[in-house]
Amino acid sequence: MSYTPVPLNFDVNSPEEMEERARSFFEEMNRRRSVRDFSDRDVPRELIEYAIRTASTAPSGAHRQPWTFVAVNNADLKREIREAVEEEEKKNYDERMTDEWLEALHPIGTDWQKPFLETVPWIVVCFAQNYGVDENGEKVKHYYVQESVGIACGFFIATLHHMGLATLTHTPAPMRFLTDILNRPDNERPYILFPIGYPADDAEVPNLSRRDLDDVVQWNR
Ligand code: IYR
Repeated sequence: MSYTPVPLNFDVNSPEEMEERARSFFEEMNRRRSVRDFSDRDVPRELIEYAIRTASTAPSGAHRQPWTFVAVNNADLKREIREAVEEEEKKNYDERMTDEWLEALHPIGTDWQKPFLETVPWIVVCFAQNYGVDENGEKVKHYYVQESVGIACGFFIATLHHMGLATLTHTPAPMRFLTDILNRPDNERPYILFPIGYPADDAEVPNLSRRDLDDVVQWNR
């Protein structure tokens, strides 16, 4: 990486245009929903590539870009992931989760079964790199890994929604098995699993509302 700065490439918009852009972006993002009922309709690989490219524009600690996105469309591999996820989730729902937690999930309507992991054309698993490895096999320090990867995943979700694809922020627990199944190195940990596709024609979502602005903001002290 060069130490010589380059000019910033930045568009300054009129206040009217800024308000219009902000409003339309809010309206678009406010229509996003987590989806669990997917169609098996194919999604071209190029679209997944764009979503990963865009995710990878996220800011990161010391610009270490500490993420790897593993994109899966192989049917056998999707079945293997579904079986491994369901094995853990069954233990979660039957034994590990508290009554309080199960009650909190009741309105979301989830259970241990994850058929969508086989229905979707794509599963993308984002891995966080706790440290890097350079060309000589030496460890490279990474900084603010959780924050950086979280932001990249936010960009990823926003891009999928923007292009008209549905996804779900899925974090099966524990998910270390994904490191083995997907053949990832020791410096990486699974962070979020994203099933990606079109929603099913009859897809339904929980009847949720979002917190009002006044409820989520404080101006000054
Ligand atoms: N991982 C489980 C349980 C679950 C937990 C939370 I917190 C959610 O918001 C949704 C589900 C599952 O995927 O079913």
